[in-house]
Amino acid sequence: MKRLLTVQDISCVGKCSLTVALPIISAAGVECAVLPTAVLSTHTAFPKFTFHDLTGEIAPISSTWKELGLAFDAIYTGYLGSFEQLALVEKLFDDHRGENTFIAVDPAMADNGKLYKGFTPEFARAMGKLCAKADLILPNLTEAAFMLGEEYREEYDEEYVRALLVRLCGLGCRRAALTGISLEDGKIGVYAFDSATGEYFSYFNEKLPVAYHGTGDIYASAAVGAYTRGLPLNDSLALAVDYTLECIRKTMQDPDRVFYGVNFEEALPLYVDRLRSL
Ligand code: PXL
Repeated sequence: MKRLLTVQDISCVGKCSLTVALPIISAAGVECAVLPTAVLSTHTAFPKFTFHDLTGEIAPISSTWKELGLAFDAIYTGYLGSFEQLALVEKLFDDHRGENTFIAVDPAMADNGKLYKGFTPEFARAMGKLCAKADLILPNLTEAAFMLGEEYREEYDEEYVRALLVRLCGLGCRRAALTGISLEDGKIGVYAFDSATGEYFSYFNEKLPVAYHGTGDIYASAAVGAYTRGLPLNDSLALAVDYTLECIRKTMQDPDRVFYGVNFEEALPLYVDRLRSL
């Protein structure tokens, strides 16, 4: 079985970061090791939350794994809370990167033109430096703009998306996949670029007239989980689009839905079935 390490916070309630990554990656048939970077009572979109920083744990946990000879097929980072954590995670990549370790960075820090609470444009630029170490980065348009120090654009065309992807790979990563891309009414999906081959890839599915919190973490976990399981990368990016759509559909149908996250749990059969059949 493949072993993936994910590095992000644990928001006790809120359906994001580790509470989403663990079940999805496990459902992919991949062992999901975790390195929690902070414990929060909820994610930061709630009006009130606690935040217990675990930065001090990163180096000792990492060096103990190294002494034990533990290795990872993939490392996937999500929400990171401070400049110090970015530096420690960069070192973690260097210390645990084997010849075939796949490194994915989801720079989870912004959406809809705005940074999440507690983040600054300087932090976004520093996250851009961490992206240099990745084989794949998975930003949305807001995160991409902040990392590149550019203005966020609500209106865009395919030419802009392609040029933005080239600039993202200019950060130093081999591949970039922009999430939440909509180039025609009623469609949304992913647009990706592989700087090593010069190839673009895009995949779209239905855009429903709703927006829910936490879909970025679901998308990244599903894509990285599927790829680590052995699916080709473009198929993994497409499956994650279909799975995220199914999560949104299930949420819309769910009379008991919560305001803070999507029903990713009841959409898991689609993800697992597709992984089995591909
Ligand atoms: O979904 C991204 C995310 C992860 N972790 C924390 C967050 C958020 C988004 O708001 O607050 C703590």
